[in-house]
Amino acid sequence: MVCVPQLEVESRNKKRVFSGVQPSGSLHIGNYLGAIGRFALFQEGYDCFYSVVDLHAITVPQDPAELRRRTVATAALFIAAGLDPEKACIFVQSDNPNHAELAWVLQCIATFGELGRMTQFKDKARGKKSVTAGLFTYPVLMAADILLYDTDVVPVGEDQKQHVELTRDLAERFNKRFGVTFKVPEPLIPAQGGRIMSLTDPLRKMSKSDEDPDSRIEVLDSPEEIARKFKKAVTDSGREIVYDPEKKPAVSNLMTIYSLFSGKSLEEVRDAYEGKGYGVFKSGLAELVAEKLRPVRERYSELMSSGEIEKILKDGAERAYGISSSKMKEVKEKVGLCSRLSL
Ligand code: AQP
Repeated sequence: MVCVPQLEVESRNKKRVFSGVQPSGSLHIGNYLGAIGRFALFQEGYDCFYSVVDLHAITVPQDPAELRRRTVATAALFIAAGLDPEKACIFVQSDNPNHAELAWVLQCIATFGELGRMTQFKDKARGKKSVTAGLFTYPVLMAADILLYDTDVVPVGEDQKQHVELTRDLAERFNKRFGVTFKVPEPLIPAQGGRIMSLTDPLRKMSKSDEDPDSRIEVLDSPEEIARKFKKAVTDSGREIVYDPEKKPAVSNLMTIYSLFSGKSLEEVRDAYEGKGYGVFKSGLAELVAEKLRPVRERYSELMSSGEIEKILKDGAERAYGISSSKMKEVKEKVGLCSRLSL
């Protein structure tokens, strides 16, 4: 059986948060600043569900052993970045079969046309000879993830905004056709940091699956690696440290990273490095980022060596399954699907 009764009683009064991260590579500072570093901000005031969405990761080829390892590593990074498993439900998506089941029902109300308009699909499919059907229907699985939990708020980076909008459309369409069943969620995108750009091409977002590892700073990179990657990061013409995303996209991206890790405004960053040139700025940035990520790296190592993560994920899966099963039962009844087994 499921859930901690006390937690359930308390959580009913709170708004619910859901967000997920794919174990499709090593998490980078874009994932950290746009998502996992913000997860803990919600755990006091909201009833939080954070999932390692491994079913999403298999929409592109994955090595099975590596996927299993990264799934656990990603969950450990959630906690290392500040999540408390006593306060937030942390679980692996494929441990809860309701996600795939609801995704199928929603695929039957989503249209081919609206999925074809998803920009992330177009980006990921571009130039590929063959693309899986799963990559195409990925946003519907994301809608199922969110809608299963009566989610109010979805903290995500800018790149996921369109998917949350689709989620809202699907919820409204289902509610209209079958009667009110789903809460219509709101995306929550940070004013700054919702889109951290690649270090090698500042016009593309930083991404786990970019073939060039020097395009991203990974959360678990050593201080030496961080320094090397920032040193190598492309810059714009001139040598002034000024924030101008149009004319100086590379330096503006580095300034955003500096501002978010230091808590200083962009003007303060500019003033601190006025006249000092890119080299001095980049080494200051590398030191700052390495130092801010140090406690995350240390807590991650402890978690991975203690083995406590497996118990956290098992408890999380039981709670997630328990809560989402009543929603799934309601959906099946409304659609006209029969359940002959008592699960
Ligand atoms: N560059 C980014 N800047 C800010 N936020 C970002 N996110 C991703 N990239 C950036 C946010 O991180 C969360 C987890 O993302 P995901 O794992 O679901 O997949 P994604 O958005 O497709 O991230 P990646 O890193 O680009 O992974 P791959 O390469 O596998 O597709 C989300 O909240 C996302 O907005």
